[in-house]
Amino acid sequence: MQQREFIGLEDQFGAHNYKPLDVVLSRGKGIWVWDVDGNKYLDCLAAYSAVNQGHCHPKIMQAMIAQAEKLTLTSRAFRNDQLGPFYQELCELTNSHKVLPMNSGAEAVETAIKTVRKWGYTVKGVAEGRAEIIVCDNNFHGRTISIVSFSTDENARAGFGPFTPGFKRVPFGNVAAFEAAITDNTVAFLVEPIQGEAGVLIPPDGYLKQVREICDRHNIVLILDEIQTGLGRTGRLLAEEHEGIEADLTIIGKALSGGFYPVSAVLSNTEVMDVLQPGEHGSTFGGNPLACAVARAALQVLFDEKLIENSDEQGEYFLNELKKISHPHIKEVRGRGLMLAIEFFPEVGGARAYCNKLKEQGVLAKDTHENIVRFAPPLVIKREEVDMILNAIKKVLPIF
Ligand code: IF1
Repeated sequence: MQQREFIGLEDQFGAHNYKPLDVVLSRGKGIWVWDVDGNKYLDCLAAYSAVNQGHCHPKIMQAMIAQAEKLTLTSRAFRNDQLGPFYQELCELTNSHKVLPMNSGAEAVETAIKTVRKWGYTVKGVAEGRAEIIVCDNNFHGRTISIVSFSTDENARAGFGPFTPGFKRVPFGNVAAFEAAITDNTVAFLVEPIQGEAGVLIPPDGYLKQVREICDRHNIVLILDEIQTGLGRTGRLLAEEHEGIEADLTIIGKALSGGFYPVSAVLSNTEVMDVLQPGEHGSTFGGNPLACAVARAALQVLFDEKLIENSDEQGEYFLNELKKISHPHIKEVRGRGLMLAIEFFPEVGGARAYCNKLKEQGVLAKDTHENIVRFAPPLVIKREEVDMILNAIKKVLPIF
C-alpha cells in the first residue's frame, strides 16, 4: 500500500483526536525510523521520551520475548516472579522505599492524587473531602477527567466538564505564588521539574529547592511528575537531581517501557504510600510480569550503555550549538540534557511549517503551542548525529 492509502484508512476508520505529520512509519532502529517508502528519518521525538533507549533495543526485545514465552499476565490476585525484583531494583536506583506499579502515565498521576488525598485525611488531619492539591499553569499530567480538570489548556479541557474539584493553580517557577496558595487543607504540590508540553519551560535555578523547603515546613507532599523528564532525558536519572532534592512521591512512565510495553510507577520515599490498604486501589495490568521484565531491562540498558551520561554530554553540545544559530525567526533556544526546544517568534507563522520542512531534511520533530519545536531524540544519539540535526535546522531556516 502507498502512504496515502495508509493515511486514508486512518482518516476513514480512526477517531480524529490527532493531526499527525503525514509520514507513515514502518520500521525503527536506534535513533532511526523508516517510512513505508523506505525513506529514513532521525527521530527527534522518541515518542515523547518513551523511547529513550532507542527504537527496538535488542536487549529489551529479548527480555520481552523471553518473558512473553513464559508468563505475561496473572493479575495481582496472585504473585509473580518479576514483581519483587522489579520493585527492589527500582527502589535501589531511585532511593525510594515503595513502588506502586501502573500502566500509563495518567494512571500513575491519578494514583498519586488518590494517595495524597487519603494521606491528607488519615495522617495530616485535613477534613474529609477538603483536600487541596496545588498545580502549575501550563501543566501537562495526562488526559483523564480529573487531570484535565486542572489543565490551563482549553484544548485539553473544553467540552469535558463537569470537572473534579480540589486543585489550585499557580504560575510555574514562582515560589511566592506557590507559598501564598497554601492553606491548612493543602496536601500536595504536583509539578513537572521541566514543563515538557508547555515547550520545555525550565524553572529558575533553586525553584525546586525552595519548593522542597516550603513543603517540609508546611507538611505538604511534593509530587514530581518525571514521566517525561525522568530516566535520563535531562542528563540525570531523575531531573530532581539537578536541584539536589528528593520528592516525596515521584511519578515515572514512558521510557520505563523502553518503548515496548506500557508501564508506569509511583515511587514513594516516605510513609505516604502506606496509607493504601488492600483493595483500595489497583489495575488489571498494573505490575504484570511482562511489564516488569520489560521495565527491568529498560532500566538496565540506561546504565549498561551510559545513556544518562550521553544525554548530559550530547544535550550540552546540542544546546551550545543551537545558541550559536542567530536568526531573526528564533526567539529563544532552551534545554537540559536531550530535552530541548526552539521557540520562534509568533509572527513567523507557526512551528508546524518548520516540522514539515525538517521532515523533508530527514528529521522528525514535533511542534507544540504554535511556535515551539521540541527536540528530544533517543539518548543513544552520537555527536555526529546531533550535527545532522543541527545541519537540518540551519537548512530550513530561511536565508535573509
Ligand atoms: C498525548 C503531550 C507530551 C506527560 C507528563 C503525564 C503524562 C504525559 C509530563 C501522561 C504524557 C504525552 C501524552 C501524549 C503526548 C505526550 C505529551 F503532548 F501530550 F503533552 F509528552 F508532552 N505527565 N505525555 O508528558 O502519560 O498517560 O500519556 O502515558 O496525549 O498525545 P500517558
